[in-house]
Amino acid sequence: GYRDCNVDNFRVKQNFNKYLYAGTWYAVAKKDPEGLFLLDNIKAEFTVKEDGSMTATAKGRVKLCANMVGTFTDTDDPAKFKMKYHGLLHFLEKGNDDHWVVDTDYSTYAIHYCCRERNEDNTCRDSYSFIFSRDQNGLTPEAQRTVRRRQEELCLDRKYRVVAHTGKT
Ligand code: ODT
Repeated sequence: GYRDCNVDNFRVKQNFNKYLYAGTWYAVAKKDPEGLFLLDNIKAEFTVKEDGSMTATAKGRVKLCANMVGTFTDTDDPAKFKMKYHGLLHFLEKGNDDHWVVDTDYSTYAIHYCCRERNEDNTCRDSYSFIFSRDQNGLTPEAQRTVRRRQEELCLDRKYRVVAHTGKT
């Protein structure tokens, strides 16, 4: 069937609520960007500050353990943020990425997407995406079906790898 891979036409979570989104999420799958950074044992912790802005810390294994901090800027779409991030150690990555919440039910799963670089036809040249679960042991079969559908809509089906949690971070 026809798939629309124009990044501007990707659906994101309607009426996204960052207060319900806050808390701990475990990455259970990931589509890597060019120049992979976070490998496994990836855990993100989102907080909404008193002024309503969202921040997050992420931990994950690179070669050693990376502690990352991100601050989010709102855009016109409540599910689309700009994420400025840096590592707590100077040699860790830093940058400014899009941070889109494609879908979530807030209590079990969340699908994150970032297109770093686009092609001329507005399809994505370099993206990364996290599948998050509240439970570090994985998603329910029902959530997995939803996730698979969304991965196809992002034109990223079969591009994800499993993120292992070995309890090391
Ligand atoms: O791992 C990669 O290959 C690319 C990801 C690099 C950005 C990691 C920076 C995280 C900053 C702290 C924010 C936490 C929020 C995490 C949610 C989703 C993924 C960035």
